[in-house]
Amino acid sequence: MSLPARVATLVVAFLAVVAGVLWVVFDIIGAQPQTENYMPYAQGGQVNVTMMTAAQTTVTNKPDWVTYFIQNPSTKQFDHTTYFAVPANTTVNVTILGYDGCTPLRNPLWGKVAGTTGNVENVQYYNGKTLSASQALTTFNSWANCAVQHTFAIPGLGLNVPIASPTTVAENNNLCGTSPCVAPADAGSPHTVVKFSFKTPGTPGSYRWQCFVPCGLGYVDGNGGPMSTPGYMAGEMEVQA
Ligand SMILES: [Cu+2]
Repeated sequence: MSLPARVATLVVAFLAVVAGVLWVVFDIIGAQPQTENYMPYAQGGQVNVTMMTAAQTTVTNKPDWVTYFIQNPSTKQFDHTTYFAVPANTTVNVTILGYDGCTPLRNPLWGKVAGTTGNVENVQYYNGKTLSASQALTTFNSWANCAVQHTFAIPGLGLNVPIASPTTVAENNNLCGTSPCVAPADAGSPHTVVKFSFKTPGTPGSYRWQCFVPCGLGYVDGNGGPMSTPGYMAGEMEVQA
């Protein structure tokens, strides 16, 4: 074989390997979700982060998976991601719009609020018509009541927040059907508004967060699918200096 032919063969073989690696990374492992950058929006040692939970992900090719969304602080749209960036040593005021229905927790410990300011979360219930007054709650009994849909936990910071759910059967049968749940179609569906605050550590880094309700319906032990795929029930909080 001539030298140019050998070089060409080598280049083609090399590109084939590169294509194979890219295919594995992006199609098999999955692309990393985008990061919502809240850094420029922090003021006076505080930053407000808004998220949403939903019973389905109709904006992706996994329409029947439960998921979180995070509001883009610039466009105000709810993007399909679970990655967000916030400053170190800052109080994060989180609002979670909880549009999914209730599921019993496998461990009652996950029904206890931990690691938030005052060890409470403030919950408002929207039944489809009216929004209740805010209640400061510390514990949920998900087996006695239809009370919790998902959890927001950052194990590295000892943070655990059960996300309150709509409580009645009628509300749970009337949940938002396309997600993200926004006006005009779905913003009026039964949901909760969960608010809590916590302080980010002084050490920059990547802090994993996840839901501890095994909500991957149809997967072994409920822990596959949305529970094990970044961008649905787990993500990263990037703490930056
Ligand atoms: Cu979940």
